[in-house]
Amino acid sequence: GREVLAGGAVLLRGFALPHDKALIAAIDAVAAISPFRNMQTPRGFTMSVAMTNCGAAGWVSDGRGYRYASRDPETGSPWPAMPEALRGLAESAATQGGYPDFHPDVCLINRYAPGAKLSLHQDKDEREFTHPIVSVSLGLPASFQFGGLRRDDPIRRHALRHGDVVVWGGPSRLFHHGILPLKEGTHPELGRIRLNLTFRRAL
Ligand code: MD5
Ligand code: FE
Repeated sequence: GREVLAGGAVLLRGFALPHDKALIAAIDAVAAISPFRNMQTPRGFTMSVAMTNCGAAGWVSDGRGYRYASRDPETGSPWPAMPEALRGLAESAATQGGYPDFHPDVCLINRYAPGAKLSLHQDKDEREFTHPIVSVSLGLPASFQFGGLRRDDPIRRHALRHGDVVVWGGPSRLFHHGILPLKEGTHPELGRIRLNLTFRRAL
């Protein structure tokens, strides 16, 4: 199914399902080099979502702010390369979503356990907002909050389930969004976990 959520935002239900085991294996390989960690917000809170990255740079948060860094601050080494299985899926989803020229250079991997959440925010740490973001959901379902350009625009909720892919481009690229606290549950492949991959052109 191809569902338009807003201008430029296309939900590809189950698009990643045929590749779920390969994606999970690729994520495990990344996390074996750069482990998941709970980063600090600039204001000194610990994020409930655990994160790692692959690609030419990784999204990091600490007392100095949010940014893309070419090295993993925990290991001191470059982030692991983006596995071809991940890049290929992101590019085919982007093409399906109407962005045939998308070539991601970074992938942030978010890991949610029950109770973990991502407060309403905009993605603004990339150099250009002309490129879309491709997001892949695996494991436990989540309730996704989707607002507008202004923080006080009305917010709708969408369920994102195992294998769902969303392509966020055009006007929706800068819309406010978040993830409500993950509900308890068990997924056959991932157990009590939700994983989300976000592919971006950041540099
Ligand atoms: C997640 N991650 O489920 C979400 C999926 C993040 C993040 O929000 O920043 O790591 S990405 C959802 C997204 C990206 C870009 C634009 C919009 C949503 N949007 O217009 O709603 O862990
Ligand atoms: Fe975001």
